[in-house]
Amino acid sequence: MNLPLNIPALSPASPQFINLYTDAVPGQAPGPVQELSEGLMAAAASVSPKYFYNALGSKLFEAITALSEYYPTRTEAGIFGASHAQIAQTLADRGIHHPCLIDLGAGNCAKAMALIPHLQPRQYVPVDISADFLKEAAEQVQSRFPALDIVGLGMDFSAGLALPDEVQAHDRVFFYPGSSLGNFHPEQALQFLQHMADPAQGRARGLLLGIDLVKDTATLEAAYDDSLGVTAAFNKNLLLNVNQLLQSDFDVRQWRHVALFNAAQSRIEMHLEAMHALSVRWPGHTRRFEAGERIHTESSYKYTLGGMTALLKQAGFRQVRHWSDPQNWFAVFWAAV
Ligand code: AVJ
Repeated sequence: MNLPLNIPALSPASPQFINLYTDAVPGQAPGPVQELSEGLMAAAASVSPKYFYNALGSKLFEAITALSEYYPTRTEAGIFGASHAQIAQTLADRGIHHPCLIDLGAGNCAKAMALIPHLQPRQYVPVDISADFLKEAAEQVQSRFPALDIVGLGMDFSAGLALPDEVQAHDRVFFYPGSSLGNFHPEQALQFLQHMADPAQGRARGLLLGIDLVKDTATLEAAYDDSLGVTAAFNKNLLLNVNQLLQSDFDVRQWRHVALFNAAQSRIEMHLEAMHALSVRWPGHTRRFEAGERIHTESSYKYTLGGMTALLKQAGFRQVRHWSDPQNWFAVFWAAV
């Protein structure tokens, strides 16, 4: 990749990596332990979807993206494939030529690897809660783009987007693909977007956002309850991660994967259902579950083009445009600050 002269020829071959997450060990910081205990002890038990992403969970999600039923990843990739040049031109028209690209929930960084040759960022900042998985992925990106300045961040950004000084302040562009914003309830999504749109906080020039659109229930439910059972494994693996973090004694064989589309709320809901009455124990706690009782593990909100455009404007973004696939199953939004 031939970079302009003012970009240093070779940055160090290995990415910088800052881990702002795993330090929150159980029992010290009121981190995972307190959050998980409160969620599980609630009358309507729930666990945040961020706990899907331990090392195995990140790999299972990678497998999900290869499933025939799970259309979001390839549909989004198709949109980027068809619109790379327009997207790069849209940023250039706003004077953004070599952005600092901040990739939220980067995972294996595959989406950014496809985008980097077109946007030619001068710094790439992949951010993910699955720190070890991300570290490996960032090294892959570095070996593909040896001259690129990379700063990997192990971080739970759902709790706030305070970025360290190693992240360049100039021409920041947030990249939030894959419809991960869908995990936030709409009012939380608005707050998260407001943070990015606020020059004082996000200090960004804009956001490239991937959003899954509302469609027929059968297609949606198949995408979250695939015939191979990979999504079921992804969902149940959360209990193994909870056992790791909470020293609890969940037995995954006692739980059934449930995925349903709640049309009234325009969201996919994933739950784990107790197959018979049982108790789960962890230090200081015992939680009884009746047969059929559920733990809510994920909401994945589905938007309309108009609905997301309005939300981005409400959040403070000034220029909003989108690209979508011919069936309007998925959309990529550019929202400028
Ligand atoms: C990574 C949050 C975008 O909600 O579609 C995939 C996660 N859950 N299958 C989504 C997920 C079940 C995915 N996101």
